[in-house]
Amino acid sequence: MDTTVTAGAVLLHGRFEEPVELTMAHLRALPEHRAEVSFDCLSAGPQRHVFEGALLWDVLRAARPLVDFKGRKQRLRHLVAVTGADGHLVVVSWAEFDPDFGAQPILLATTMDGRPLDAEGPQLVVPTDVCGARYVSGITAVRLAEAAACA
Ligand SMILES: Nc1nc2c(c(=O)[nH]1)N[C@H]1C(S)=C(S)[C@@H](COP(=O)(O)O)O[C@H]1N2
Ligand SMILES: [Mo]
Repeated sequence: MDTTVTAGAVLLHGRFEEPVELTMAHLRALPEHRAEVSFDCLSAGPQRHVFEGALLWDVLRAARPLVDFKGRKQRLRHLVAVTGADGHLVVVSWAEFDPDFGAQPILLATTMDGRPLDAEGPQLVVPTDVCGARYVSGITAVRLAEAAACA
């Protein structure tokens, strides 16, 4: 598959009919959510930030994922792998953000502390995480996968 993407845009790929190139404008067109968070960084200590952006749930639903929504169990094998421009890669499991399960308001943030993130790209926000390591900045790719396909 061709994985080239416009600078500043996020390649949303994997379990979709078609890969989607997500721009900041796409993210801002979705309902905006705000998160005031604090987390601990191993190297820099306690951090506090205010983020605004789209729910990961809304981003995925809008892209019409190849996920069976009729029941509940079928969704739980999915995971979302988020990559930053520097190669930092983290995984979020589907149940963490699905409103029928963990219901966490995980964001793809378009602003941090009131500053637009257009130059670097969106940032993952995982409000209940104690450590900051999943707050991936400069996101370049979001991949929806089935766990069985990763084995
Ligand atoms: N792309 C990318 N994002 C990243 C990291 C990284 O190495 N690369 N480090 C993470 C870690 S360890 C922390 S604690 C937070 C720090 O976020 P801040 O600099 O916005 O406070 O960013 C996270 N996001
Ligand atoms: Mo960190």
